[in-house]
Amino acid sequence: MSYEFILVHEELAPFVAGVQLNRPKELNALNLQLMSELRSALEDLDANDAVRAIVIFGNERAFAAGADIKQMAGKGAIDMLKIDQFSTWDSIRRIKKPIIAAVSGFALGGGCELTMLCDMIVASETAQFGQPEINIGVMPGAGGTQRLTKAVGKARAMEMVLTGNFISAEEAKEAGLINKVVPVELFLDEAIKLAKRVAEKSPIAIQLAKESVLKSFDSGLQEGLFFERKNFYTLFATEDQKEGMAAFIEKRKPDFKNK
Ligand code: DAK
Repeated sequence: MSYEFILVHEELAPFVAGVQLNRPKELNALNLQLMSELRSALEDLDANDAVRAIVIFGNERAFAAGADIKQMAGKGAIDMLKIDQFSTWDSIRRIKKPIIAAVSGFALGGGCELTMLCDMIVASETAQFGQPEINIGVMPGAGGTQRLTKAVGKARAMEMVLTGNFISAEEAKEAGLINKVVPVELFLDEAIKLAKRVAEKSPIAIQLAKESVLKSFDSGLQEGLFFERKNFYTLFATEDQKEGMAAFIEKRKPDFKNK
């Protein structure tokens, strides 16, 4: 199958496949089509017996700088509800095979949330993780307030979500968000190396082990995610969301009115 915004590498190494996010000019901003292509590619790889582990990566400058603000800017709460992107994100969460994110450059907003949907994260020294949705008048909507808090703890998650500040790969490693930091030229190789070690094990044991770790990690998460979703949709009814996203597109500072 051919895709517009991703590249599928069926064999990066024996039993290891890769999916590359490929909208480099837009810093791999995750538009609806890209996410739907990613879901479809991952589901195909999940069903392919020749694949035992999957690596998702972008390029040196960006893993992904978030959901596509230009695509979201004009949407209202009901538009967002009807588009129901969550079904795509939930399908990615249900992929049974282990997924490793190889991150260099920006992993922001939905990009950071996508790395957290993966099972392990290898980052280059230049990687930056952040949830900057607050700068454009909204908040994380795909697990950023829940998975991030579980991964890095309340203090750091609050700071990231409320200030929009990014953290470096070193800080992310120290906080427990990611597995490994490597020089930029090695980030993909190291992720493949990790994927190969996983791919050497029994696929069925890997599948059940992954499921079990996620079970423990996810306990109590559903309630938090539904809560987060309602709040996220609600923000699309505000003027501040329109202003924040318009300001981004027009390359100016937003003037928030608390409306
Ligand atoms: N969306 C659209 N375009 C983006 C983008 C984004 N998120 N990020 C960057 N771009 C575009 C820029 O507009 C620019 O395009 P042109 O002006 O050249 O046409 C191009 O990529 C290069 O970006 P910059 O010129 O800005 O590059 P800089 O190096 O100066 O700055 C930056 C890089 C990453 C700091 C900056 O681009 C930036 O602040 N980007 C926005 C980051 C951000 O706010 N991300 C959070 C977006 S909100 C959901 C699931 C997930 C989400 C929502 C719902 N559901 C399941 C419902 C997620 C929401 C988000 O992620």
